[in-house]
Amino acid sequence: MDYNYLPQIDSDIFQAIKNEEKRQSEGMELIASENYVSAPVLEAMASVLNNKYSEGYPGHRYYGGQEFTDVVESIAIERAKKLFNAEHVNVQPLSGSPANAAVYFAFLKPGDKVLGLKLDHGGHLSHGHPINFSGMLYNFVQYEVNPETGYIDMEKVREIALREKPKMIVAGFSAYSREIEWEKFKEIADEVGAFTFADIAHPAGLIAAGELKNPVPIFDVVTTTTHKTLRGPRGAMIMCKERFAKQVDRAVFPGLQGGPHEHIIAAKAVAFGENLKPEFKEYAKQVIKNAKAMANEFTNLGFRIISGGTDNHLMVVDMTNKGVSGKEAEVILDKVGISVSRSTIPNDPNPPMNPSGVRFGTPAITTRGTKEEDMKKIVGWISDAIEARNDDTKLAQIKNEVKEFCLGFPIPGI
Ligand code: DSN
Repeated sequence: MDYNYLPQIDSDIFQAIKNEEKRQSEGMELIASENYVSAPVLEAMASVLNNKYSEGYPGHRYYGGQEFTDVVESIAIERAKKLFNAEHVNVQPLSGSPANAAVYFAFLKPGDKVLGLKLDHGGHLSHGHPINFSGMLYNFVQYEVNPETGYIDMEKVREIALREKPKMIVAGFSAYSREIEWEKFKEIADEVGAFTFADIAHPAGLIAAGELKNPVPIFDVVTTTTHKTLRGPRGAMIMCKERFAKQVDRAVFPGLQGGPHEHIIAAKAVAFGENLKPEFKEYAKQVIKNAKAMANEFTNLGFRIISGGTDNHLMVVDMTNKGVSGKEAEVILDKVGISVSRSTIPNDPNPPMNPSGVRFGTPAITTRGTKEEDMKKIVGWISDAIEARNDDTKLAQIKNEVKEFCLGFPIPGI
């Protein structure tokens, strides 16, 4: 990206941005929730739409001067509907947790009972963790993955639902590597008369591309962030059945948010336009191929993957048999230019700040153009770095190899 004014006007911030560009270019991004947006998406985010207040929705705003914000937001909505086969879309949520908050606000009263996947089993803070608003305001009962298989145990989910009679069932994850059985969740919810809510923040791009099953036509309401596998700006959206449109829109505005960020909504529209192209389908296929190749190589090198593999873009690897914690592995890999995020494993004996696992994902490295054969090299560096953790010379050598490799795969938008 070219910067025409910032270098002279604010060299401190300009320098930090340039340093971050260099870090991203020379380093390897394996954090499963991160990606690189295209230059057009960046341009839309940096536009004068930032200057505009537009409370309300297209055609029904509370301020004047909305002829172009209405165009932008309507295009974003139409493209999102097409991508996910959705009846109604609200593109205003600022990010994933605010989108989830709006859903709870729209469908529940404080104290209502909800079922959600436990955090250390792959769920998200906003799916009922006691230190999050969701766990404080609502009466969450958590389901888990089967400790033997690492898969969500749908019989157990049914048992819990029949016993607890929740008002809503949440299906979704931030660290679960298997397909979700949306139809089974829906069947169980229907049996107990619960609303169905899917949080597809992680696999949304793979779902939009038709590579994973789509809950949008099945579930009452679905949220997603727009910056992970969807490869758009940081933000989120809510999709729901037409009959819930009013209550969802009211929950977002005026319920929880004020003026929507129309520059970000424009960037969402640009990203959705990209997501509708055949190249994006190819990208999504490759994300999964790369993840499967990465999981195979981890297994070959003696790493234990939760559930034994992956159907999507991520995997959680238990580091216990390698003699390091997830946090130690994260620090070691940072030293060689590989960014990852520590992760809890199911029934983790260690706390979330220093858990036993690491989550790896392929969305970002696939955007750079890597293929299955590259995954062998990448896992080799990870394994070597963990082994050589006390050998600074070896770590420096791996860092150089990683840098040289990464510079061969330019980042779009830089
Ligand atoms: N922070 C996101 C992730 O890394 O999965 C979820 O909110």
